[in-house]
Amino acid sequence: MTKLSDAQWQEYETEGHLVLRSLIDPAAVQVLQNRIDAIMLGDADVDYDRMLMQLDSDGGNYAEAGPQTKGHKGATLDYRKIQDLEYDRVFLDVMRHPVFKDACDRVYGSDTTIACNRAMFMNKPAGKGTFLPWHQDRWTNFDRDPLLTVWMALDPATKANGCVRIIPRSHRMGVINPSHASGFLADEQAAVWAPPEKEFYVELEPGDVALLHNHLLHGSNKNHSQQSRRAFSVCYMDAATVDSHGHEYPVVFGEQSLESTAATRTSNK
Ligand SMILES: O=C(O)CCC(=O)C(=O)O
Repeated sequence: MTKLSDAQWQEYETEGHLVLRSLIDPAAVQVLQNRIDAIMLGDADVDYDRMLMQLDSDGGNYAEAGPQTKGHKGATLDYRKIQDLEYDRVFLDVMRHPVFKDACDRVYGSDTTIACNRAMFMNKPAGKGTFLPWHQDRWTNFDRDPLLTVWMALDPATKANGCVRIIPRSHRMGVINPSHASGFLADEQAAVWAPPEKEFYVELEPGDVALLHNHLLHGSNKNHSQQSRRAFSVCYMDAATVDSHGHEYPVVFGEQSLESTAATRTSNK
Protein backbone atom coordinates (compact mmCIF):
# COMPACT_ATOMS: atom_id res chain seq x y z
CA MET A 1 0.00 0.00 0.00
CA THR A 2 1.41 3.40 -0.97
CA LYS A 3 -1.58 5.70 -0.78
CA LEU A 4 -4.73 6.14 1.25
CA SER A 5 -8.11 5.97 -0.43
CA ASP A 6 -10.39 8.99 -0.32
CA ALA A 7 -12.79 6.95 1.84
CA GLN A 8 -10.02 6.32 4.36
CA TRP A 9 -9.14 9.98 4.41
CA GLN A 10 -12.75 10.93 4.94
CA GLU A 11 -12.86 8.56 7.91
CA TYR A 12 -9.69 10.13 9.33
CA GLU A 13 -11.12 13.62 8.99
CA THR A 14 -14.41 12.65 10.59
CA GLU A 15 -13.08 10.53 13.44
CA GLY A 16 -9.68 12.15 14.01
CA HIS A 17 -7.98 8.78 13.70
CA LEU A 18 -7.56 5.99 11.18
CA VAL A 19 -6.19 2.48 11.74
CA LEU A 20 -4.15 0.90 8.94
CA ARG A 21 -3.84 -2.83 9.57
CA SER A 22 -0.56 -4.62 8.72
CA LEU A 23 0.96 -1.56 7.04
CA ILE A 24 4.43 -2.66 8.12
CA ASP A 25 5.29 -6.25 7.29
CA PRO A 26 6.41 -8.67 10.03
CA ALA A 27 10.05 -8.79 8.88
CA ALA A 28 10.30 -4.99 9.01
CA VAL A 29 8.65 -4.94 12.44
CA GLN A 30 11.22 -7.46 13.67
CA VAL A 31 14.04 -5.20 12.44
CA LEU A 32 12.55 -2.26 14.37
CA GLN A 33 12.05 -4.37 17.50
CA ASN A 34 15.65 -5.57 17.38
CA ARG A 35 16.94 -2.09 16.71
CA ILE A 36 15.14 -0.43 19.60
CA ASP A 37 16.16 -3.19 21.99
CA ALA A 38 19.79 -2.75 20.90
CA ILE A 39 19.49 1.03 21.45
CA MET A 40 18.08 0.46 24.95
CA LEU A 41 20.79 -2.05 25.81
CA GLY A 42 23.52 0.32 24.65
CA ASP A 43 24.61 -1.94 21.80
CA ALA A 44 23.61 0.20 18.81
CA ASP A 45 25.93 2.30 16.66
CA VAL A 46 23.99 5.51 17.34
CA ASP A 47 25.06 8.82 18.82
CA TYR A 48 23.60 8.43 22.31
CA ASP A 49 24.53 12.02 23.20
CA ARG A 50 21.99 13.16 20.62
CA MET A 51 19.08 11.03 21.86
CA LEU A 52 16.61 11.92 24.56
CA MET A 53 16.25 8.80 26.72
CA GLN A 54 13.84 8.61 29.64
CA LEU A 55 13.57 5.71 32.06
CA ASP A 56 10.13 4.45 33.05
CA SER A 57 8.68 5.24 36.47
CA ASP A 58 8.66 2.59 39.19
CA GLY A 59 5.07 3.13 40.29
CA GLY A 60 3.44 4.31 37.06
CA ASN A 61 3.11 7.97 38.07
CA TYR A 62 3.91 10.40 35.30
CA ALA A 63 5.65 12.82 37.65
CA GLU A 64 7.97 10.05 38.84
CA ALA A 65 9.30 8.94 35.45
CA GLY A 66 12.97 9.65 34.84
CA PRO A 67 14.28 12.96 33.50
CA GLN A 68 13.76 13.62 29.80
CA THR A 69 17.40 14.28 29.00
CA LYS A 70 19.91 13.26 26.35
CA GLY A 71 22.08 10.23 26.75
CA HIS A 72 22.01 6.54 27.63
CA LYS A 73 20.91 5.77 31.18
CA GLY A 74 21.93 2.15 31.52
CA ALA A 75 21.45 -1.18 29.76
CA THR A 76 17.81 -1.98 30.48
CA LEU A 77 14.60 -2.53 28.55
CA ASP A 78 12.81 -0.31 31.09
CA TYR A 79 12.94 2.87 29.05
CA ARG A 80 9.69 4.79 28.75
CA LYS A 81 10.64 7.08 25.92
CA ILE A 82 13.45 7.50 23.42
CA GLN A 83 13.33 10.50 21.14
CA ASP A 84 15.44 11.75 18.20
CA LEU A 85 15.05 8.47 16.32
CA GLU A 86 15.07 10.36 13.02
CA TYR A 87 18.86 10.22 13.39
CA ASP A 88 18.75 6.46 13.16
CA ARG A 89 18.64 5.17 9.58
CA VAL A 90 16.46 2.19 10.45
CA PHE A 91 13.73 4.38 11.95
CA LEU A 92 14.17 7.16 9.38
CA ASP A 93 13.46 4.67 6.57
CA VAL A 94 10.09 3.71 8.04
CA MET A 95 9.27 7.38 8.73
CA ARG A 96 9.53 7.95 4.99
CA HIS A 97 6.90 5.32 4.15
CA PRO A 98 4.87 6.50 1.10
CA VAL A 99 1.58 6.29 3.02
CA PHE A 100 2.93 8.78 5.58
CA LYS A 101 3.99 11.08 2.73
CA ASP A 102 0.49 10.79 1.28
CA ALA A 103 -1.05 11.65 4.66
CA CYS A 104 1.28 14.67 4.99
CA ASP A 105 0.31 15.80 1.46
CA ARG A 106 -3.35 15.61 2.41
CA VAL A 107 -2.89 17.52 5.65
CA TYR A 108 -0.32 20.13 4.68
CA GLY A 109 -0.42 20.22 0.86
CA SER A 110 1.91 18.38 -1.48
CA ASP A 111 4.27 21.35 -1.95
CA THR A 112 4.91 21.75 1.77
CA THR A 113 8.25 20.69 3.18
CA ILE A 114 7.66 18.43 6.15
CA ALA A 115 9.78 18.36 9.29
CA CYS A 116 9.78 15.92 12.14
CA ASN A 117 8.64 17.48 15.40
CA ARG A 118 9.51 14.27 17.22
CA ALA A 119 10.20 10.66 16.28
CA MET A 120 10.04 8.54 19.38
CA PHE A 121 9.83 5.15 20.92
CA MET A 122 7.06 4.98 23.54
CA ASN A 123 7.20 1.97 25.76
CA LYS A 124 5.24 0.40 28.58
CA PRO A 125 7.60 -2.29 29.85
CA ALA A 126 5.99 -5.57 31.00
CA GLY A 127 4.27 -5.09 34.35
CA LYS A 128 5.30 -1.42 34.46
CA GLY A 129 4.47 1.57 32.28
CA THR A 130 3.55 5.11 33.16
CA PHE A 131 0.04 6.53 33.15
CA LEU A 132 -0.21 9.32 30.57
CA PRO A 133 -3.02 11.80 31.31
CA TRP A 134 -5.46 13.12 28.70
CA HIS A 135 -3.91 15.67 26.38
CA GLN A 136 -3.73 17.06 22.88
CA ASP A 137 -0.41 16.99 21.04
CA ARG A 138 0.29 20.70 20.86
CA TRP A 139 2.93 22.93 22.32
CA THR A 140 2.81 26.65 22.98
CA ASN A 141 6.37 27.21 21.77
CA PHE A 142 5.25 26.82 18.13
CA ASP A 143 3.69 29.54 15.99
CA ARG A 144 1.25 26.92 14.63
CA ASP A 145 0.10 23.50 15.74
CA PRO A 146 1.55 20.32 14.25
CA LEU A 147 -1.42 18.34 12.93
CA LEU A 148 -0.44 14.75 12.15
CA THR A 149 0.97 11.94 14.28
CA VAL A 150 1.60 8.37 13.21
CA TRP A 151 1.60 5.69 15.93
CA MET A 152 3.02 2.29 14.99
CA ALA A 153 2.65 -0.80 17.17
CA LEU A 154 5.82 -2.86 17.62
CA ASP A 155 4.07 -5.22 20.08
CA PRO A 156 0.41 -6.08 20.48
CA ALA A 157 -1.17 -2.94 21.95
CA THR A 158 -4.16 -3.85 24.08
CA LYS A 159 -6.32 -2.41 26.79
CA ALA A 160 -4.39 -4.58 29.27
CA ASN A 161 -0.93 -3.32 28.33
CA GLY A 162 -1.74 0.36 27.97
CA CYS A 163 -2.65 0.96 24.34
CA VAL A 164 -3.50 4.53 23.38
CA ARG A 165 -7.03 5.54 24.35
CA ILE A 166 -8.80 8.34 22.54
CA ILE A 167 -11.99 10.37 22.45
CA PRO A 168 -13.14 9.89 18.86
CA ARG A 169 -14.02 13.14 17.04
CA SER A 170 -12.56 15.29 19.83
CA HIS A 171 -10.18 16.91 17.33
CA ARG A 172 -13.19 19.02 16.36
CA MET A 173 -13.51 20.54 19.84
CA GLY A 174 -10.59 22.91 19.25
CA VAL A 175 -7.78 23.49 21.72
CA ILE A 176 -9.12 22.70 25.19
CA ASN A 177 -6.38 24.02 27.45
CA PRO A 178 -4.56 26.62 25.35
CA SER A 179 -2.45 27.94 28.21
CA HIS A 180 -0.85 24.56 29.01
CA ALA A 181 2.62 24.42 27.45
CA SER A 182 2.14 20.90 26.13
CA GLY A 183 -1.58 20.41 25.80
CA PHE A 184 -2.49 18.57 29.01
CA LEU A 185 -6.03 18.92 30.34
CA ALA A 186 -6.72 20.01 33.90
CA ASP A 187 -8.57 17.32 35.91
CA GLU A 188 -11.87 19.24 35.69
CA GLN A 189 -11.49 19.54 31.93
CA ALA A 190 -10.73 15.82 31.58
CA ALA A 191 -13.89 15.00 33.55
CA VAL A 192 -15.96 17.04 31.11
CA TRP A 193 -14.24 16.28 27.81
CA ALA A 194 -13.05 12.71 28.32
CA PRO A 195 -15.73 10.82 30.28
CA PRO A 196 -15.24 7.01 30.40
CA GLU A 197 -18.29 6.34 28.23
CA LYS A 198 -16.72 8.23 25.32
CA GLU A 199 -13.26 6.67 25.39
CA PHE A 200 -12.08 4.20 22.77
CA TYR A 201 -9.06 1.91 23.12
CA VAL A 202 -6.94 1.74 19.96
CA GLU A 203 -5.97 -1.93 20.06
CA LEU A 204 -3.38 -2.84 17.46
CA GLU A 205 -1.24 -5.76 16.31
CA PRO A 206 2.48 -5.33 15.57
CA GLY A 207 2.81 -3.59 12.20
CA ASP A 208 -0.58 -1.85 12.48
CA VAL A 209 -0.48 1.93 12.36
CA ALA A 210 -2.88 4.55 13.69
CA LEU A 211 -2.94 8.00 12.12
CA LEU A 212 -3.92 10.50 14.81
CA HIS A 213 -4.96 14.13 14.45
CA ASN A 214 -2.82 16.08 16.91
CA HIS A 215 -5.90 17.70 18.49
CA LEU A 216 -7.51 14.33 19.19
CA LEU A 217 -7.75 13.86 22.96
CA HIS A 218 -5.66 10.88 23.97
CA GLY A 219 -3.66 9.28 26.75
CA SER A 220 -2.71 5.81 27.96
CA ASN A 221 -2.80 3.66 31.07
CA LYS A 222 -0.16 1.60 32.84
CA ASN A 223 0.75 -1.88 31.64
CA HIS A 224 -1.14 -4.42 33.71
CA SER A 225 0.20 -7.38 31.73
CA GLN A 226 3.47 -9.20 31.17
CA GLN A 227 3.51 -8.18 27.49
CA SER A 228 5.63 -5.12 26.76
CA ARG A 229 3.96 -2.37 24.73
CA ARG A 230 6.65 -1.03 22.42
CA ALA A 231 5.60 1.58 19.85
CA PHE A 232 7.12 4.07 17.44
CA SER A 233 5.43 7.42 17.00
CA VAL A 234 6.21 10.31 14.67
CA CYS A 235 4.74 13.82 14.63
CA TYR A 236 4.98 15.46 11.19
CA MET A 237 4.76 19.25 10.93
CA ASP A 238 5.12 22.02 8.39
CA ALA A 239 8.86 22.75 8.21
CA ALA A 240 8.04 26.48 8.17
CA THR A 241 6.85 26.21 11.78
CA VAL A 242 8.70 28.68 14.00
CA ASP A 243 9.77 27.58 17.46
CA SER A 244 10.07 30.36 20.05
CA HIS A 245 13.14 28.66 21.53
CA GLY A 246 14.89 28.97 18.17
CA HIS A 247 15.18 25.22 17.68
CA GLU A 248 15.31 23.78 14.20
CA TYR A 249 13.64 20.57 13.17
CA PRO A 250 14.92 17.97 10.73
CA VAL A 251 13.26 17.68 7.33
CA VAL A 252 11.71 14.32 6.51
CA PHE A 253 9.92 15.09 3.23
CA GLY A 254 11.43 17.88 1.14
CA GLU A 255 14.63 19.26 -0.28
CA GLN A 256 16.60 20.14 2.80
CA SER A 257 18.54 17.18 4.06
CA LEU A 258 17.99 15.70 7.49
CA GLU A 259 21.61 16.26 8.46
CA SER A 260 21.68 19.97 7.61
CA THR A 261 19.56 20.94 10.62
CA ALA A 262 20.28 20.57 14.28
CA ALA A 263 17.45 19.58 16.61
CA THR A 264 18.31 20.47 20.15
CA ARG A 265 14.84 20.46 21.60
CA THR A 266 13.34 18.41 24.31
CA SER A 267 9.65 17.78 24.78
CA ASN A 268 7.25 16.94 27.51
CA LYS A 269 4.73 14.08 27.68
O1 LIG B 1 2.24 5.95 23.38
C1 LIG B 1 1.46 6.44 24.17
O2 LIG B 1 1.07 5.87 25.17
C2 LIG B 1 0.91 7.83 23.89
C3 LIG B 1 1.99 8.81 23.63
C4 LIG B 1 1.50 10.20 23.61
O3 LIG B 1 0.33 10.45 23.68
C5 LIG B 1 2.41 11.33 23.54
O4 LIG B 1 3.61 11.17 23.72
O5 LIG B 1 1.94 12.45 23.29
